[in-house]
Amino acid sequence: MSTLVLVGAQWGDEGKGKVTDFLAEKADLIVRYQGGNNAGHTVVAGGQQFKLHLLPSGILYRDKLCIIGNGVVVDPEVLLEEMDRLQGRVGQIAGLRISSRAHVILPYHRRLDRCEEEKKGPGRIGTTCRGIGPAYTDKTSRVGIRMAELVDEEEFAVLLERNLGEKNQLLRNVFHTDGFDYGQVLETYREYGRRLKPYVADISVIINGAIDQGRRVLFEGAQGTLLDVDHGTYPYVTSSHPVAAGACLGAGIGPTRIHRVMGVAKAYVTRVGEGPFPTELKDSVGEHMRTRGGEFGTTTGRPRRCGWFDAVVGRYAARINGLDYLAVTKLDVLTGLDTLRLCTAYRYRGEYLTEFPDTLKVLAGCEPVYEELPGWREDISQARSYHELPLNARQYLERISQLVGVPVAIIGVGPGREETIVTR
Ligand code: 2SA
Ligand code: GDP
Ligand code: MG
Repeated sequence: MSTLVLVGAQWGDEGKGKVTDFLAEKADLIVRYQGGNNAGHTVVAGGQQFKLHLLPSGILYRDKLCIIGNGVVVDPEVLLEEMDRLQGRVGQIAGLRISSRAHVILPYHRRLDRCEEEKKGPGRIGTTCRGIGPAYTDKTSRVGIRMAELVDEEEFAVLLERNLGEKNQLLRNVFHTDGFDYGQVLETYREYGRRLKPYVADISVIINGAIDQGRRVLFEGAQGTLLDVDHGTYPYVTSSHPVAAGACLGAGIGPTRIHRVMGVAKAYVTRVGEGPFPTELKDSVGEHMRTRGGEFGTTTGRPRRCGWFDAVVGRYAARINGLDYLAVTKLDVLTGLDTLRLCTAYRYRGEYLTEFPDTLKVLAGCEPVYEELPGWREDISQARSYHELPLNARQYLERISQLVGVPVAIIGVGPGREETIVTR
C-alpha cells in the first residue's frame, strides 16, 4: 500500500474502524476525510474496546500521524472529550493534526438538527442529532466558522456574533425554542480554541508532502456509499461525501494521488435511520443478525435494521468508488443459519433491475430477487487463513465476490484486531 482509501460499501457501520485499525499498522498517516461525530468506529485491540467518533482509527498506534481532514465537521467539545478519554486509557496519544479548513459544529447546529427532525415528524431522516447537517449547510451557505477562525480569538468573536444572532432568530421565531447566550458560547469556545490551537495545520501540505516522500497514507471514510449526499439514497443520507472521491476533497489531494480503494461490506447489511432498504428482514433471521452482531448504533445506541447481503448495492458501490478490493466483515455473525440468501437483482413492477435505482420512488417499490446458499454451523472465529473456513463459508464469499465483481482481500471473523483473515 502507498495510498489507500477505505470506504463503506453499504449504509455505514460495515466495520471500517476495525479494518482501518488493522491496516493502520502498515501506514504512516491515517486521515479521516468527511463526516463528524455522527460516526462511531469501534476498534477492539488488546481485548479493550474503543469507540471513536472523530479521531481516526489509527490513533491507537503511537508512531502514526493521525489527521482530521478539511472535509470533516469538528465538534470541539466532543473532540476534546475524546482526546481526554483516550489519553486517560492509553496514555499519550499519537500525533494529531486538524485541518485549519475543517468546519466547526457549534451548539446551535446540534439544536437545529433536533428541531428540524422534530418538525419533519414521520418524514424525518433519522439523523444522529449531532448537528452534522446544519454545520454542512452553513459550510455550503458560506457562513460557516472554520478551525482557523475558532483558534483566532478576534475573528471568532466577530463571526460568532453574526451567526449566533441569525441562528437565535431562527430557533426562537421558527422553532419556538430557546436561543444561546453570546457571552457564554464565546467564552466556552474560545477556551476550546486555545486547547486545540497546537493541533491546527494546513493538512493538505502535510499529506501531499508525505506522499511525495513515499510514505503510506490510509484515508478512512465514515458512514457509507449509500449515505453519500450525491450517490446515496437521497434524502435519507448524511450531508457529506463518504465515497472514495470524498477523500480528494476532504484531504486536499488530487485523484492521481490515490493508488487503491478498498470497500468494506458486512456479510449482510444493516442500516440505522430511516429510508428504503430492500433486503431488510423483520423476522427471526434479522433478530439473529442484530443480537449476534451487536447491531446497535455506536454513537446513539439505536437498534440497526438488518437484512441479507445485497449484491445490487455491492455492484453500485464498486462502480461509484472504483473498488479494487473488498473487506467482508462479520462473517462469523452468520454462523448457525441453515440457509443464506444473496440478493442478486431487484424486481420493480415486473421489470428485472440489475443496477441500483436512481430514484427513491423506484427503490421503495423494489422487491429483492434472491439466490440461496447453504450455511455453516462451525465456529469460524478462530480461523486465521482462508482454508480454515468451512467450504460453505468460502462458497458464500466467492459468490459475493463474483456478484459484486471485486476480489475479497480481507475477511472479518470477529471484532478483535487478530480476528482477521488476509487473502491477498
Ligand atoms: P446525520 O446525523 O445527519 O449524519 O444522519 C443522516 C443519516 O446518516 C446516517 N448515519 C449513520 N449511519 C450509520 N452509522 C452512523 N454512525 C453511528 C454508528 C450511528 C448511530 O456508528 O452506529 O450511532 O446511530 C451514522 N451516522 C449517520 C443516519 O442514521 C441518518 O440516516
Ligand atoms: P464502522 O462505523 O464501520 O467503523 O462500524 P461500527 O464500529 O459502527 O460497527 C461495527 C461493529 O462490528 C463494531 O462493534 C465492531 O467491533 C464489530 N465488528 C467489526 N468487524 C467484525 C467482525 O468481523 N465480526 C464481528 N463479530 N464483529 C465485528
Ligand atoms: Mg459506525
